[in-house]
Amino acid sequence: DRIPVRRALLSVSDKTGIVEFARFLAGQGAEILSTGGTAAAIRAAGIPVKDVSAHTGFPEILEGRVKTLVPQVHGGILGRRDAADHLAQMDEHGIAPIDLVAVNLYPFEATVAKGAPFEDCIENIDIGGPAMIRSAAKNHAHVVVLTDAAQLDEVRAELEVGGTSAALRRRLAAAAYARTAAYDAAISQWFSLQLGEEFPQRLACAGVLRQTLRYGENPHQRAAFYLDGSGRPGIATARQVQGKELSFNNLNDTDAAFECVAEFERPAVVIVKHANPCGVAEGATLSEAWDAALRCDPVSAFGGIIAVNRRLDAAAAEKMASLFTEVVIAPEADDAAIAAFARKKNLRLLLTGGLPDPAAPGTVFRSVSGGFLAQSRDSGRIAADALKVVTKRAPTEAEMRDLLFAFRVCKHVKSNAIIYAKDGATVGIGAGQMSRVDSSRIAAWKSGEAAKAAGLDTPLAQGSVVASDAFFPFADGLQAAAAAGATAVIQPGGSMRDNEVIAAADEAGLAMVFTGMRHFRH
Ligand code: 93A
Repeated sequence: DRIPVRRALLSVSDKTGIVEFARFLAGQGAEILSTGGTAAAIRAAGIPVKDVSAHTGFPEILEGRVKTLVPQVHGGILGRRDAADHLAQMDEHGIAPIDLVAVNLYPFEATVAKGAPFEDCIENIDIGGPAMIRSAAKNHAHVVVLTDAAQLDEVRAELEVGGTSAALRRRLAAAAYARTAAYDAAISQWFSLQLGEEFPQRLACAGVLRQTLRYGENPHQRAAFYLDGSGRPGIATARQVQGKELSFNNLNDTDAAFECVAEFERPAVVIVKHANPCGVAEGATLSEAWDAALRCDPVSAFGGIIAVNRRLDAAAAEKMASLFTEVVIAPEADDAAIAAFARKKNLRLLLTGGLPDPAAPGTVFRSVSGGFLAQSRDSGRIAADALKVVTKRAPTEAEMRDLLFAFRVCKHVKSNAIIYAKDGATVGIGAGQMSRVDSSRIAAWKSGEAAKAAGLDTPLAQGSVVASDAFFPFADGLQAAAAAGATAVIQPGGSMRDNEVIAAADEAGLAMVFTGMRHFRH
């Protein structure tokens, strides 16, 4: 079933490798047809090439907008070689078959990315290229289509042994439609933005497969990881330095950890289990932050994911390596830090080259039966001057620092989220409960467990501050926090019973601030 090439059409914007490929085709005795710039490059190398306009008898017109949109080209690509009537019609109209089409498109995405004006972006919408790609892919039974310089070698290898195989032609046809779909998705997305539409009428999705995964959230589920092309630093840009293959849950949890740790300016460590932080701390060094993060919940930290927000040093890495850990993710790492993990063969070490920007805009999706929900990322961040003190007592400076810290953590904990924090570290985290007061109780109980593990007899929450991701609907949650030893509270406010909650805080001598911003995360 191998098909040799008698006539090829080469029309590429990215001319990488095209001259060498043309030389090879010419050596195989193929006739080469080509458009303006591509033909010029091939001709300059002394390789015989025929202009498409000479082949069709029709000039390139409208500043190149119409170069290949003619029946001699599309008939030559689309005609079935196994149908007598097709062959007869091609003969009648003087249409010669084209067996290979190598096209890559006007650089629309790159033009948009460099911030070019509207007219330039429009001019970089390729019409003839996608048409040829789609024609050739449709007729893959007889024609081979190349849409990327990276495909030149594999096609050449097959032509060297007599012609392209049906398997390769089909694979390249699928790749061709993926390319034209992604190209049109980029155009439609850009167009929607130009119209000021935040959410386009039709959602164009252009994910590129990064890897298939062994399984999904559970072993009976199939899974894969796609990149959205944004290049946003984080899990998508991570380079795996060592360790076992990453699983679906590893990727999801690691992303949660890295997004959380990126919130902090000082050296910070986040430990995540099941997509929830179980210890978050800042410190003068990563090593100090690690000790404090681990103290919060050393039981849950076992087998967790660790994220840091700056170059990982050996001292911190040595400490991390002494605990069983699934993944460590960092923007960069010292050689000695990398060496510290070498004996932990299974531990996955990921280096990303940068941190995600917590304030960056973006859209996040969730699938529901029959559709998707789309919303802008939670890029909300509360600054000290946005807080409203609602109690008789205002927070002290130290309480204020911890309140802001705890509220940043809140954003990354599943609702209902209650966070106790002290000295730049979480000391009790209550996550994912259906009742806020249950989250309060769990967080307080955990701070007692953590104290026991550290050999202390007062819960770590003693003298802490507490953050709540949404308002306290009743005074009970706040009273639970006061009973646990919290001295100050940060919460969005806005409950019908705010007055009762404020009165309870005053009665217990707590300082309380309202953020006016909620951080639900489900
Ligand atoms: O302007 S087009 O949409 N009209 C066409 O008929 C056409 N034919 C090929 N763009 C067209 N092309 C594109 O020109 C190809 O997709 C390729 O990207 C580019 C190659 O032009 P040149 O060979 O002049 O560099």
